[in-house]
Amino acid sequence: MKVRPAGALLALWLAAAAMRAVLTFGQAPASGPSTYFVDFAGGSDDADGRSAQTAFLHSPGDPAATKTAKATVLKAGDTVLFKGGVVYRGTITVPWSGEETVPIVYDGNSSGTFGTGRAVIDGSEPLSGWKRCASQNEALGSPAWQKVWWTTVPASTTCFSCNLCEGETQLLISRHPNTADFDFEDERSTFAPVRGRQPWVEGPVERIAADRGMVQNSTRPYTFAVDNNPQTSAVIDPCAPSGLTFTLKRQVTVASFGIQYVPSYEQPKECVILGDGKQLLTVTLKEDTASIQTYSLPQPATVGELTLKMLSSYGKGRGYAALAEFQAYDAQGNNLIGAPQEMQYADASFFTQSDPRFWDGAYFCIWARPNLLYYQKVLRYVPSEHRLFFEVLTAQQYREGLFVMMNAPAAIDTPGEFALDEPQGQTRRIFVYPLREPGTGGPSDITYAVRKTGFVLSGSHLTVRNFRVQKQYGEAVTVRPPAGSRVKGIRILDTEVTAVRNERGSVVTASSVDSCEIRGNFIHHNRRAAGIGLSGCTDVVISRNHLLRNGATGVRLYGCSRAQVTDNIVEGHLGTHSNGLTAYLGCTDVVFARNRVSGGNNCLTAQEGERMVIHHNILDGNGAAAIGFWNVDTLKDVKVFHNLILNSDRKVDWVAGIYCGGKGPAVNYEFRNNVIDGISTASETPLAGTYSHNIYTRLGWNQNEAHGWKLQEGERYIPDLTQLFVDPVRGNYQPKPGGPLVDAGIAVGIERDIEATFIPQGRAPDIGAYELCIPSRREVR
Ligand SMILES: [Ca+2]
Ligand SMILES: [Ca+2]
Ligand SMILES: [Ca+2]
Repeated sequence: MKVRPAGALLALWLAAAAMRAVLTFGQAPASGPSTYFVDFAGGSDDADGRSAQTAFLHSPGDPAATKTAKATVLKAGDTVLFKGGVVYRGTITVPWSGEETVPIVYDGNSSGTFGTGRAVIDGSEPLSGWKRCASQNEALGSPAWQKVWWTTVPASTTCFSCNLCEGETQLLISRHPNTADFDFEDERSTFAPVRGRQPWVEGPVERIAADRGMVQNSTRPYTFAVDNNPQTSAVIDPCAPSGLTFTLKRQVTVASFGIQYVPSYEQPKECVILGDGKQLLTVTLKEDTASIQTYSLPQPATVGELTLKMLSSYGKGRGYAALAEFQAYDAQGNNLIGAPQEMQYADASFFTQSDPRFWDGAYFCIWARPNLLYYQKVLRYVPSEHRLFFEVLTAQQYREGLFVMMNAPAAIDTPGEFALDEPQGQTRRIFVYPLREPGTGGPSDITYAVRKTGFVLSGSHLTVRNFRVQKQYGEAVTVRPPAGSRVKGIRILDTEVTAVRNERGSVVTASSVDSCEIRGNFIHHNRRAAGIGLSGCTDVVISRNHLLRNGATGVRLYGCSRAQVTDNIVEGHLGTHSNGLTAYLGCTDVVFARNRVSGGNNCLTAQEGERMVIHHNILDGNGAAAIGFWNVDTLKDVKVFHNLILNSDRKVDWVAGIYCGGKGPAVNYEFRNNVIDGISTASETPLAGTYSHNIYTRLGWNQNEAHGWKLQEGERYIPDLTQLFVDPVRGNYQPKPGGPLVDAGIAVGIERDIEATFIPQGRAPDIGAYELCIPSRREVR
């Protein structure tokens, strides 16, 4: 943390003294820092905001503010003080800037002198008008209808955006099958297996054959060219010469064709269209054209097979094209080869419900590549065929698919479940089985989200501290400079963030910030949301935050440089495709130090970056790889010192403590003084690097002589954790006195261990995250 220069402190003191002097005479100062009071329970926008007794109702920066509160412009050194314990329902947007040593501060009662406890910034409004369902019919089929209540919400609300909460708990979009763990609606252990044929699209094209030498893209297959959806495109590699042949289920009579490519890829030029192998048409496509280009035949042709050949390209891309649509029309302009905009799935053991309206309003939610849950709106249900129709999934399915049905009112059968019927353009009804049995008037503490953000910061030198921010559908705090610009000096401190929902975005976000400090926050139980997400920031400190059971990754760095991620606790991040700490997309000079990550998926993952130091972390893989270097080809200069890299999946040979993807050689990797539950690589070769003084509790699949691997200086293989640690079963990873970790390491130039004990104690540094103390010499920070 930067220390304020004494001169600035003096200036502050003088300014405050001047303000006091001026206020004595009942006049507002022309300049000098001001404190504005905000009390959403008892304030008034008519008041002057200068005292607890004359507090504003709305904060300066809230678009809902009026009168004096609205007219107030904040300047460097100003503080906006929110009353503790009061729930403020609004969004605060801050366009103003402070100065380097005198920021503008939004304070949620950090001194405890205005109200009680933290001030609350809330993204929700209470729901009222509840009626208890009088019949199963009124509950749209719920078997628990006697416990189900309903009310109306605006037509723009969806089951996702409503972020329904009962008290402090986020309720669960109704599910079948059920889950006991509300925090991770995408956690697939409770999903149903796809049986028989994978969900499919029934279109007029029977199969698609590509010319020799073409490579189909696994996520953008050729079917995307004939799915009647210009938003999806098939990768055509190479762009030219290339050819796709579409065999149709039955003959069609074609009058014209349409071709649509994506101009940002290689652009096709001359094309030939064949019908049953005979040339029908040659065309020269227009350049730089995003719309569909249509060409008529001299006379209609009846064919069972169509071939599109691309003979040449405009040569402006990287050699492969993106074909959005290839269409063939009848004389009336109907596309004869495009697939319908619906997917279907039949499952006689799952879809046993006899009511054709049972799944109305529901989503077919399928786990697909890349390890994500996709929500496909149900279109119709045919009970006699046990068949469901839903929006087309464009992601690639897994061979062993998993799915769950969500948001069917008829599937509400446990406390805490809710569903929203979602007819187009009408007021919607929301059905809830409350967690707590409400009184006769219905639930009194159920809220739904109406605001996307708590704080939106777009100036420099701004501090937000000591709030509780909750129940938004979006972000709690977001730093968003005006387009194309950067801001600096942002601090987000000592704030609790909970019960926010976001579809995998972060609840605390910042982009394009130079000097960004996020410290001492408690970020927990945010459904589907990541915790802290920074992109394109420099001089970052993320320290002493506690992240607990958020729906996605704990801390994400994208393209950040000079970042210190230290002393954070990250627990229970079990959402699909989420990790503890990540650094992706070109991060440089990142330090991960003294973090404790446990109870989730991968603890620390990185790719695309340079100069990363990982030291004194306790990374408990919880049965997964604790560290994932997804692509060693793109990540270089990595130092891994003094970490405890524990609890990999011993049943899977490649899921070791550290897993390295990619084929290329690792450049400048250094591992010293770690306890490592094995290292494995995607390639045959063990991970190249400088190794010494590590203790392996497991060996990766290719850590053996057959693969040219052997222990290096000071290294040992000790699989029994009880030899190393005081009490590993209960999570005490202090070195066992007299054990193999003590004084067994080598100096690497790091002064303090995970508890700030000086290194070394005794003869030499210890291996692992703790330096065993000699009590008389212990230093505590
Ligand atoms: Ca259910
Ligand atoms: Ca398409
Ligand atoms: Ca020692």
